Amino acid sequence: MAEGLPTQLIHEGVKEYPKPEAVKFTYGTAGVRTKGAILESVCYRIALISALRSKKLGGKTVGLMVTASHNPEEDNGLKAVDARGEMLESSWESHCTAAVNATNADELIAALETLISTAKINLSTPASVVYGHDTRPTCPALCKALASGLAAMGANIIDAGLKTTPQLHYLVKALNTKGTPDAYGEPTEEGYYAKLSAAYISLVSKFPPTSSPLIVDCANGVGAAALIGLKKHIGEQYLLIKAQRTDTKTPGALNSGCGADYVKTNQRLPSGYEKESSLAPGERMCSFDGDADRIVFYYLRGPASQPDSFRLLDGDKIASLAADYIVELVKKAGVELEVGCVQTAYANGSSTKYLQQRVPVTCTPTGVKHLHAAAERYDVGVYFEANGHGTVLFSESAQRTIKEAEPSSPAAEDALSQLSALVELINQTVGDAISDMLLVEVILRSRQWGAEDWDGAYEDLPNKLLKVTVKDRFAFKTEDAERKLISPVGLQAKIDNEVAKYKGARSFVRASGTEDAVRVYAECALAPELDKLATAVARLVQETDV
Ligand code: G16
Repeated sequence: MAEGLPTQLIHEGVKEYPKPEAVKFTYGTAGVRTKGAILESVCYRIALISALRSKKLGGKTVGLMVTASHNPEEDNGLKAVDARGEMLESSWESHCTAAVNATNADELIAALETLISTAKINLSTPASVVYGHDTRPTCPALCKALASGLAAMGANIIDAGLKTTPQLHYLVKALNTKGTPDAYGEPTEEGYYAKLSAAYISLVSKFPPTSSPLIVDCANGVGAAALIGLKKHIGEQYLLIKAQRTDTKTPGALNSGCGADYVKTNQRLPSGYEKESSLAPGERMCSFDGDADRIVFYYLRGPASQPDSFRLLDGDKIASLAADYIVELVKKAGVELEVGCVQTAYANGSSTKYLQQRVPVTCTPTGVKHLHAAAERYDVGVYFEANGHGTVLFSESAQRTIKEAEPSSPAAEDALSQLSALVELINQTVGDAISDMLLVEVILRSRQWGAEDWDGAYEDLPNKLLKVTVKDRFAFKTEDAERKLISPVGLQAKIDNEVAKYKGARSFVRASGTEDAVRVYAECALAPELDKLATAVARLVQETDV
C-alpha cells in the first residue's frame, strides 16, 4: 500500500458518494459528462486524482471545472485542468476512467496506487486545487463531493465559485505564474477582466468606433455574468453590447433554443430572436455556449423571415479572420514567425482550401486538447473547431521575438505593438468566448469591416451534422484524425460508396465524447443533395448498429 494515502477517509468518502450501479463512466473529449444527478462519486474520485496531479507537479495548483458546457441543463460534468492552464495530460485520462469506475473503496485505492507508482508520485508533496462551476442546478452538490475528496487528500482548496470554463483555466495559469517573470495576470476574476480589457482598449482605441451594437446570446448561462463583469472594464465607447438570453434562474433555460451549439448545429438564429428584435440586415450577432468557451457569430443578409437570410460565421470563419490578420501583422512587423492553423474533420472543405492557400494547416481529432497540442508546434498556432471552440497560441520564442524585435519603420513598430497586445488579449490556455469575441471585434474594427465583409472570404460548402443514437457508441472507432472508421468493419466502405454518388462530397462518422450518440457529418457541393447524403449515411450507421 502506498504510504500516505488516506485510506480510512477514502473508505468513508466512497460510502458517502457510492458509484451508481450499472453505469460506466469515461473520461472523454472534455472530461466526464453525463446526467448531473449521478456524478457525485465521479467528482469525489477525480478530486482525489487532481490532488495527486498537483503533487506530481511539485505542488503546483491544478484546476477542476464542474460544467457540461453545451449539453442540456440536467447534464453535468467535470474537466480537469493542468498547471499551465491546459487540459489534463492525456496519459492520466485512463487513470481517471479506472478510478471513477471502481466499484468499491478497495478497488479505488488500488487504482490510485497504480497511478502513484506509474507516475512516481511523492505523496508527501503538498497539493493545491482550484475549482469552479457553471450555473447548473446540480453544481452545488457536485462541488460538495469534490471538496470532500480534496479535503481527504489534505489539499489546499481554492473555491473559485461561479466561473466560465476559460476563467478557471486562466486562474490556474495565473496562480502558478504569479510573482514570476512569466506572470500571466492577477489570479482573480477581476484580474482576468483587467488583462483582457486593457489589451482590447489599447488595440481598438486608434480605430473609429462602430455605432452598431454586438448582440450576444449568452445561452442563459455563466457567460451572462461574465459579460456584466467585462462591461465594468470596457466602456461603451469601445464595445457596445446588447446581451440576450441572460436568464440563469429559470429551470431548463440553459442552452435551450439558444447558445453556440444550437445556432451552429441548426444553422439558424436562437429561437424567438426574429420575433423579439427588429434585426437589421448586417447586424453583428454571436452566441456563447453554456460555459462560455465557444463562440459563433452570424448575421442576416435580408429580412429575418427569409430562411436563406441567415449567415453563419463559425469557428472556421474565425480562424480564417484571425490567421489572415496575424499573418499580415507578422509581415508588417518584419519578424520571422511561422503562423499555422489547426482544424478537425468538421472544418468546412472551403475553409481548409482557403487556409491552405495561406498557411500550413494540420488536422487533428476532435477535442481542444488535440488541437492545442498541434498548435503548440507553430510559432503562432491558430486553432478553432468549426463549433467555435478555439484560440491562438504564441510560443514562448514567438513572444520573445515580438518583445525584442527592433522595428525598422513606424508601421513595423505599430504592428509589433499590436502583436504584443494580441498576446495579452487572447486567452492562450483554452478557447474562450469572451476573449475570442474581443479578438473578432478588434479585427473587424481595424479593417473597418462589417459581418458581410468578413463573410466574403469564402463560401461554405453546404453541410449538415446529424446525431444518431446507437446501442454502443464505443463500437465506432476511427483513424486518420477521425476521417475514417475502422470499426464496425465494412461500414467505411459503404460510406465511401455513398459519398462517391455526390459532387464534391465528404462525410464521416464518429462517436461523440460528450453525448451518448454517434455524429454524422456530411458536406457536398450541391445544396439540394445534402439532406439525401446525410440521411443515407445516418441510415448506414443505424443499419450497422452493433
Ligand atoms: C467539448 C470539447 C470540444 C468538442 C465538443 C464536442 O466541447 O471540448 O473540443 O468539439 O465537446 O465533442 P463531441 O463531438 O466529442 O461530443 P464543450 O464546449 O462541450 O466542452
